[in-house]
Amino acid sequence: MDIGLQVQTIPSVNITSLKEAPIHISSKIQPHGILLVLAEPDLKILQISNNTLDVFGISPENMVQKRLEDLVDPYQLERIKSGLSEQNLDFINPTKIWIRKKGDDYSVFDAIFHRNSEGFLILELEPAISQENIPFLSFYHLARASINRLESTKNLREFCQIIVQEVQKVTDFDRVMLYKFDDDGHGSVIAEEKIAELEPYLGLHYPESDIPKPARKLFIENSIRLIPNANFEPVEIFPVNNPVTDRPVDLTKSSLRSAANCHVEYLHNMGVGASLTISLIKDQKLWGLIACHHQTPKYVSYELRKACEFLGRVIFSEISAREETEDYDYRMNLTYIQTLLVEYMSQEDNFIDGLVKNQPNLLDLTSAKGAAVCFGGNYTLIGETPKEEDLNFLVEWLKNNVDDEVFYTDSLPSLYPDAISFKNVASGLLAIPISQRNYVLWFRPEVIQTVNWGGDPNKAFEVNQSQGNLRLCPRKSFELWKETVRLTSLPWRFVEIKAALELRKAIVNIVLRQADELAQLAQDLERSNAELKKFAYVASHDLQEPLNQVANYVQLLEMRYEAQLDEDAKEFINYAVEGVSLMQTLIDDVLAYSKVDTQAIAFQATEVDTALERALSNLRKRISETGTTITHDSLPTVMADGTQLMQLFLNLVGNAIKFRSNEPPQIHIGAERLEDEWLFSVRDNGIGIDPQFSDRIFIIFQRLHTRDEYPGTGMGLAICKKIIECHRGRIWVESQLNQGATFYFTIPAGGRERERRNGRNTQNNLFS
Ligand code: BLA
Repeated sequence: MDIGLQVQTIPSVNITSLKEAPIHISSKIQPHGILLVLAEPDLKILQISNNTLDVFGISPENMVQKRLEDLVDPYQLERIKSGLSEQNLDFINPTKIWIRKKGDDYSVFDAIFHRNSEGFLILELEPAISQENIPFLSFYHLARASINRLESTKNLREFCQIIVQEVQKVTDFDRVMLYKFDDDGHGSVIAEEKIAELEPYLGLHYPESDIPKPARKLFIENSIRLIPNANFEPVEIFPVNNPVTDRPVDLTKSSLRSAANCHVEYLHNMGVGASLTISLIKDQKLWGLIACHHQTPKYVSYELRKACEFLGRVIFSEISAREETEDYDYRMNLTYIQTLLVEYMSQEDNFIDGLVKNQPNLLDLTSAKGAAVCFGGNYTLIGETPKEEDLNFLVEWLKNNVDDEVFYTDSLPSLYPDAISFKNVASGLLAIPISQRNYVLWFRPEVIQTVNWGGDPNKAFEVNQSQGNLRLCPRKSFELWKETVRLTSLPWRFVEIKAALELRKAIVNIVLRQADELAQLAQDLERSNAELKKFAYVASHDLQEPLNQVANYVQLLEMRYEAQLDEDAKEFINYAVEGVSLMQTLIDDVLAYSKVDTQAIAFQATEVDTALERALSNLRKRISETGTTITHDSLPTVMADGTQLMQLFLNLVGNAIKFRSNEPPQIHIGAERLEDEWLFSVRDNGIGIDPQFSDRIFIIFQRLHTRDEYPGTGMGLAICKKIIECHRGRIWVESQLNQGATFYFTIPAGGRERERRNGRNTQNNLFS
């Protein structure tokens, strides 16, 4: 939620630096105690608060550079020194100290020691209300009683209510609240116990700027904060700068540290006379606060504060546990759905089917109303989603703006304004990138909500300028202010985000496995290609030799024993020689077929005209014998392999002559430019082909006629088809029996690379 502020009057101000001014380094304290900055080991007083004259009757100037032993008697000093030898000073806090005022009068203080980040020993003296230390066991009883009540509560709300009741009972503050932070820093009162006269704050939200970042950060280190009198006059520390570091000391862990002006004003505006605040920390993060208000000043002893802190901690660990159990059932259900989805995915050829085809599906994993799987440029949609066109832009935006393994928002339009147009389906987005442009997306519709604020959050504070100083002033009115929140969806819960992340892992694994399988297929294909080549090589060399041997010996037989052979024997020998010769042609054709290699050809700009001329000159003899006339259109230059193109014409024109009718063959070679390819045709006036066979003729070793009718191996058109496929074109025939035939083939105008990009070969690399 974006809560603005009124800064129009002074636009150039750097609000952040005002909002986030450091508060832990201070030269002032609250006046109800005395603060000493000591150097160890001799406990020399480096600095002291400027209120010693009132309390001890000695001025601070007369105390700095003296030692602690000048203030306390040797017996006490011994006790203190032995306590200071401990690493953890909590054991000696608080220590009762008697300090002699002027004359014989003594004052009793609660002495609280800590070492600050700079290594100084800070001693804070607070007035002791009782002269006795409260034994630890009383903490325990306090906590025990509360916990007994808590154990019987049913839900988190009731539980929180008991916490505030117990703290109220122990401290007797007019109002005790449980304040919970949201992810964006704003917070709300989720439980409250108060005296009847006060207006309730329960359910109200407060903007992030009410408790700025430095204040929240401080609460992580120092979990308890008392302002016993909001009308206090701060006391300076003397000297202001530490003589060793030459700057004010770090008071992060001090309890007397003065409060920021802005906050003091805030307390006044709220009508608060005293406040006690206890931090609640979960997983090293500030989860919330127990905030206590009193209308009049109220002092709380160190021990009681510690007891409250202890109570807060013990009870809060129970809250955390409860929060987790409340999530437990839902979490278990999501885990179950996730297991099913992984199983469905592994059963399908395409994992996406596993995510959308069954019950439960993707939607159930995150309680979304719509989902999209964007994979390899395609979208699979389920439920209510934006249109594909909108998704294209959204995915582009995600790609440019999101690096993480998961992205989620309950207000997509505030980050990506174009989303306003589809707010009804996708005001909330949860997205997991699978790989670069591949995503799974879940959507939630807009849900219009009313939020009750403690005062108008758009006027949370003002920037004031007085005597050249800029300062922030908190709002005066905390009256109920209702906000209607639009363009947001129900928030994604942590368990849902976690489930999405788990699914991501599963999908990445499956996609990787499929990529592996593809690589395996490619490898197998390569191997079988290599085997075919090896076979062709063996066929051409090793088979030809014995074949020649057969032919030679049969012919030798005929020559040597001609006289003894009758006509039948001579005919048989002829058949044998013919068979050998046919086998030789077959071997040559298989070799030619296997050489049309799909991989290793470097295409060049090739004049089709030249390729055709070379083919025709090979056919010269048959052309003249058959009285064939050949005409052609003007032919282009294409990206191709010249030899293969020649071989193509050789086969097609050769066939046109071979399958001629009684007429002398007339063959025309046509060329026509289509949008991004050339369409070639070879038209004849031959015997034609029955259309039912027009596919079969391109299959290897398929023949429509007996070898006696028309000689040949039946490999010619299979070779043509392979050549054209290698050029990323298509080949087909159009014909009617006895009406001539036209063979068509295409060659991409931009060569085979361009055609591949245009999408004929759309198998994208999954991880590119
Ligand atoms: C501190 N503001 C706080 C604290 C609370 C709130 C609980 C911590 C208490 C403490 O340090 O004593 C706010 N108190 C609330 C809220 C409720 C409540 C929301 O009871 C609701 C019921 N505060 C402003 C503005 C500034 C600001 C405009 O509103 C200016 C920057 C500052 N708040 C501010 C600072 C502190 C603070 C600096 C830390 C005070 C300190 O420790 O010095």
